[in-house]
Amino acid sequence: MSTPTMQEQLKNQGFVVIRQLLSNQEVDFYLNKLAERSGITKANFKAPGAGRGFDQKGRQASWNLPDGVSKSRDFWPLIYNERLISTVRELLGPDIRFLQHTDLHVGLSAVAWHRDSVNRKFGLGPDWDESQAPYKIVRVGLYLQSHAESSFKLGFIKGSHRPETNITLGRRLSETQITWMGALSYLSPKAQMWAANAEWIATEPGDGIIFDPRTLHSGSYIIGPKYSMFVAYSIENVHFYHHQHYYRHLRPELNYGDLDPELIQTLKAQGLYLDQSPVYTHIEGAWTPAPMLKSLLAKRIKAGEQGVVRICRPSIHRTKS
Ligand SMILES: O=C(O)CCC(=O)C(=O)O
Ligand SMILES: [Fe+2]
Repeated sequence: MSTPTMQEQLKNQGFVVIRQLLSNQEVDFYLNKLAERSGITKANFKAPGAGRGFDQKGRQASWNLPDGVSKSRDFWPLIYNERLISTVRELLGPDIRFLQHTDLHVGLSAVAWHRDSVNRKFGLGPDWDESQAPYKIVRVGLYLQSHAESSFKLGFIKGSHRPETNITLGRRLSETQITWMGALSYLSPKAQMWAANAEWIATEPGDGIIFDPRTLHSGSYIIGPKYSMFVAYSIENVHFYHHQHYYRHLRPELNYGDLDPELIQTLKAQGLYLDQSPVYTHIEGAWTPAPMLKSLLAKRIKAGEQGVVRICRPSIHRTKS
């Protein structure tokens, strides 16, 4: 049997792993910028009591910034990184555009099974309807730490992004199970590892994981530094419009803003800018956090913007953004 192509992997399993997508120099550059932006250096993670990484009780510092890549000029080159763009073009086609759905994470692993799409309930809502337009959105996670130092893996439930015409009982049961497992992350950050049908990817510096945001995924329990960045791209169609509108306007607690005019100019020059997209008053079935989680997220994100680092038991920093 021949190895599936990248396109087949994305289509069938919902994700593709690109080893060493970033060069060693790029890894060093972005590591330094993330340490600068967050105030958490790798050295801080080394020993309990050593500083902002782990505190005296072994609790871990974390920092995250939604819309972080667009909001931080130093990270803009990531959006139009040549190797990344050509890989995404191979996957989606030549006419990709930047999709404003980005994050910067330090010391944070998203430990709960979740989707990053607008419609997070399997099969429900326009994200799952490809009769008029194909869902051609990818989110890209770029990792800067080694597996040995962090223990980090990103888990996926293969095929959980695929709208099926006949949804089997088995599929429904597995969706319910995984939702409950997500809730267990409040009790144990290791609970997500119990999912029987998950594939876990140990990441190394510079590795990129390109995934369909409808694919169920979870970060693992971590024991050390984790530095990651997320960007997104899409082909222009209704799914792009929904996704763009959702993060920019329907998730105010994440505090997305207008793109910097200079970034817009650069994106235009690179052919990556989508000029106009519709504004919606409502998107059917769009997931929003419960009010309590919403205000918690809003507070954390405001603090993150001001450079405040949170201290927490390792790996229980839930964002589900
Ligand atoms: O922990 C990770 O690297 C995954 C992050 C994630 O799933 C998210 O930010 O939505
Ligand atoms: Fe996610």
